[in-house]
Parts: sequence; structure tokens; C-alpha cells
Amino acid sequence: MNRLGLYQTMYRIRRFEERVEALFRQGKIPGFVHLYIGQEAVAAGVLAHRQPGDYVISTHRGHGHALALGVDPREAMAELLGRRTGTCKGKGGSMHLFAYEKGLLGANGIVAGGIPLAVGAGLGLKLLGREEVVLAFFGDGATGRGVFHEGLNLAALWELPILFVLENNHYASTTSFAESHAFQVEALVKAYGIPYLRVDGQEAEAVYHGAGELLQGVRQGKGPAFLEALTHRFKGHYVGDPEQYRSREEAWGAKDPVATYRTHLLESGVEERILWELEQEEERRLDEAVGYAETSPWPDPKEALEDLFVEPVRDYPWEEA
Ligand SMILES: Cc1ncc(C[n+]2csc(CCOP(=O)(O)OP(=O)(O)O)c2C)c(N)n1
Ligand SMILES: [Mg+2]
Repeated sequence: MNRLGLYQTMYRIRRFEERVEALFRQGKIPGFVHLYIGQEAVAAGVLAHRQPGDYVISTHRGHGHALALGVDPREAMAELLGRRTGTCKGKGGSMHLFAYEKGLLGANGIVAGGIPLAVGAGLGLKLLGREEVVLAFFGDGATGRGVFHEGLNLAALWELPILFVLENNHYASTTSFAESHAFQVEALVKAYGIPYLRVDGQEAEAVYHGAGELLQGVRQGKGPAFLEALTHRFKGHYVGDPEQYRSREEAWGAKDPVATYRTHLLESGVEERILWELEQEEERRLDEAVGYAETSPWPDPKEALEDLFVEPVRDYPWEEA
């Protein structure tokens, strides 16, 4: 386990998101933004296991996933600002960060919209006889949707190589999980015969070890597994959310994953100077990302209809046999 790498990823996400919040309030980012602040340990801990060729499925709260799997902060920031140098040439924005070369099959504005994509990607990997896996993130709100149940069923039935990662931050927008779901997640997942683990999503190493344990089976071809990370978003559902559905204590009372891990590293002998230098380097990179995004050109309206469709694949390898 690369402990400094885990901390670096979480720190980068936190400070990226704080810049995004400020830029949004200055009117420099169109649309909505959903910040990942508070949930950093989940993306960092799970995606530390990502191997080249794995696929990652994200959500509307997807900046952290993109950064943790190595999307360049300059390209991510440029995309959020709608610039031509962004991951989707400025035409996707916050809820459509997409980076195929990194295996990221997109953030997704549709709650649970990533689940069928994960099942499709998993089926594709299996049919092609490949050893890579799918890491599929989704929120607690997704578990009430039909496609979640359909996805678990097919993934289990066809033994697809998928790690489902539920980021349970206890709220779907303004609706608390407890008030809106009749089932226990663990019982439901186990009813599909899928291995399940619950971890403290505010603890980077707990997430790392939980994901690692489950991924062993997934990578051995034993079918899907399910990680539930109990976490908290420290900010509103979106920037500007008046947050009338929960108390300040509830939002801010949880352990801060970044500060907690920093303290843990110091207590286990890492020098303050090492962390400080790492943080300064991240600040420099993120300042550069903002500068890059702000000075990048806008997309040309003539490009609006480019990159929307691809020719379907016709030469399926299993049909030649
Ligand atoms: C199908 C669908 N229904 C409703 C919405 C509106 N909406 C956007 S995010 C959200 C809450 C999602 O909650 P959760 O899955 O727990 O993710 P979180 O925001 O907590 O990260 C809702 C209801 C949507 N985008 N898609
Ligand atoms: Mg939620």
C-alpha cells in the first residue's frame, strides 16, 4: 500500500473541489456542481487498486473518481469550465467527465445510470476473455432504482467481473436513506449471492483493505462483489443547496478523511516536512490547473455535433470462431 499516494489523492481531490466551489460561486462554471468533499477516502481507497484496462463507472458526484484514477487536473478543470482543452472538449461539463484512455466510462447525470453501463462493460470483458474488472461507483439514492436490482441480478447470474461500490452518504439530495428504503443493503446484496463488505468510508486504509479483499475474488473470475462505504458529504447536495433537511452537526460531525489520515501518517512516523512538501506541490499543480482552464479557448459552435456518435463494432471476435 502506497500510504503517501493515498494521502496525495485525497488532498488533491479536497483542494480541487474547494477551488471548484469558489469558481462556481464566481459564475465561472455553468450548470450544477456536486462536490466530493468528505468522501475522498472512498475514491482514493478503491481506485488505488485500479489496473490498466480496468473500467471505472462514476456518478453525478464524479470529480473525485476522475482525479483518483489519474485524470489530469488541468483537463478536468478545463472541462468543468466548458473549455476546449477539457476531457470532453468542453462539451460535457461536471456531470459528464469522461476519459476513455483512463478507463473512465463517464460521470453520469442519471442516478443509477452507471449500473447498466457497468454490467455491459463487465459482460464485454467476460466475452472477450479479458482479465480486467469494472469498478462501479454509485450513491445510496441509486439503490432504490429498478436498474440497480436488475444490474445486481445479471451481474450475479452471469458472474461478471464487477466491484460495486456503494458510497452511502445517507442522503439522496434532500431524502434520507433511512426514511426511503425498506430493505437492508447487506441482506439484499447477499440475497443475490454477492459477497458484501461494509467499511468506514472516512478511513482511507479501511476502504483500501476492504476493496482489496473483495477484488481478489473478482479478479479471480468468481463474479461480482459489493463494497458499502459509509461516508458523509460535508457540503450541500450541490453548491448553493440551502440544506434544510439536515442539521449542521450532522453534516460537519463526521470524521474528516483527509485530516484523519494526515494525523495517522504523522503518528506513524511520517515527517511533517514530507507532507508539507507534497501539499505545496499539489497546490502548485492545482493553481496551474485553474490558470490553464481559465486561459483555454471555448469550443467552436461548429464542433457541437462532433464526437456524439461512433460506428458500431462489427467484428465480434466470438462470431468468427
Ligand atoms: C433518475 C434520476 N432521478 C432523479 C435525479 C435527480 N437527482 C440528482 S442527484 C440525486 C440524488 C442522488 O443521491 P445519491 O445516489 O445518494 O448520490 P449522492 O448525491 O448522495 O452522491 C437526485 C435525486 C436524477 N439525476 N436522476
Ligand atoms: Mg447519497
